[in-house]
Amino acid sequence: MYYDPVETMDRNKLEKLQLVRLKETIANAKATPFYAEQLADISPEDLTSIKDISRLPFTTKDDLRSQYPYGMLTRSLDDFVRLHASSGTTGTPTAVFYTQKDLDTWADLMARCMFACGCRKSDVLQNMSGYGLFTGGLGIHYGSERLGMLTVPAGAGNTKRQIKLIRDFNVSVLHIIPSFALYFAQKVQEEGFDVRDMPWQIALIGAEPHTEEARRKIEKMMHIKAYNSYGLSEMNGPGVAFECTYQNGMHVWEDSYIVEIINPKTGKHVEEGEIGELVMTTLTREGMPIIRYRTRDLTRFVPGQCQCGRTHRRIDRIAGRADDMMILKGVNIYPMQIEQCLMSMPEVGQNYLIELVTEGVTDQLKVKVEIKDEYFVEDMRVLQGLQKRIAKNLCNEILLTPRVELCQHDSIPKNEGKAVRVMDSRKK
Ligand code: ADP
Ligand code: K
Ligand code: ZN
Repeated sequence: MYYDPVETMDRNKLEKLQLVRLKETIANAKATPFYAEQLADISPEDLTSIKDISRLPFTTKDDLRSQYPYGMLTRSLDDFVRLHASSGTTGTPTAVFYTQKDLDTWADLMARCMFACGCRKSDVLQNMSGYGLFTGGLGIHYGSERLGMLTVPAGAGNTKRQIKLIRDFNVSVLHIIPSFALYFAQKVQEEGFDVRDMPWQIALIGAEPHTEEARRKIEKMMHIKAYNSYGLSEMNGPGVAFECTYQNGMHVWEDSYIVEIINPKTGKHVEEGEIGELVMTTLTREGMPIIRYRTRDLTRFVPGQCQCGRTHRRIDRIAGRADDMMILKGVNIYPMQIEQCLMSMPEVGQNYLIELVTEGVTDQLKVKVEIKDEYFVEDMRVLQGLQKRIAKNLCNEILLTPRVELCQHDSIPKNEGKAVRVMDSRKK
């Protein structure tokens, strides 16, 4: 039923384990120049309960940048065997270093995630995310091998070859970025295959924000079960939180991480169930421990217990990043609000792009939307009707009317890695 007995550990015991590990983490972190200074006034014995974590300072992305490259390491470089770097979606990248033990822990966590959504050693996994510095390549790869799955390191791109590998090797599990999954599903059909004849059963989707509507669309188009996978390089990479087969929030492995959700303005914990910024502390990383890391990802705790029996708390799908928020004419808008609205309309195809532009003296929101071929008709009146309907639905959601541009299927340029959803060319 479970990969590791710790997954169902009684919560009291789990919190005791967290406290022990938090103390060890603090002691270990003090070996780094950065935390030696940050935690100068704190000694592990000061902490009597896990709640005392709120006495520790936060660590931010800027802190990591300021310590680049080696300032966060607890031991000599000889003890490290791997580095990854965040993709730098926003700003300068940061580097993360792993000892062999850290890589082992990570692979175990990753295997645990994949087991939780139904992967078994009899499965064949094709990893369709880019390898290289991005943790979604080697992170998923080693986790898959740890679980015992036959692992196909296909990497990103080359749709035809991907399809051939899947068919030749009876691939049952795909790791695929959600924005690419929508595109891929379409390509498979264009190549003349029926998705129902494909051997796949499970898709692990993550690495970028996506809505429940996009997930359902992937499931329907690919005839697959898709599970949300969350992680970030600063916390190893993928394997931090994952959906179980109930698909109702992602379990965070609390024996390895302490999770908090704070109000990004005050830094105080939000009320249970309220949305806020996810803050995470590593508990099992020896080489590069990170304490109270401000992920800038927005989510909430899913209240109650999961039916699967795992005791580790669940977080909701990421609503966006704190720095994703667009402010236009005084209105706060998140890209995921737009996606949610678009993906629930049957006429809308696989891709969209949000553009912020300055026209004259005012800023405008433009949304380019790919329309499915069967709805991309000759009759202008029909198209204009559709355009208006999309604009109206968006306005209901974001409270201002964007300019909608209908695009032909496959006409919006597609990134190989994470999707770029917003282009901001406003005059500042
Ligand atoms: P970068 O910050 O440069 O993108 P990473 O590759 O470490 O570097 O990406 C981690 C980030 O990706 C997370 O902080 C989060 O914003 C996003 N992310 C990862 N998985 C998910 C997911 N399942 N849902 C939403 N966002 C995700
Ligand atoms: K196997
Ligand atoms: Zn569960």
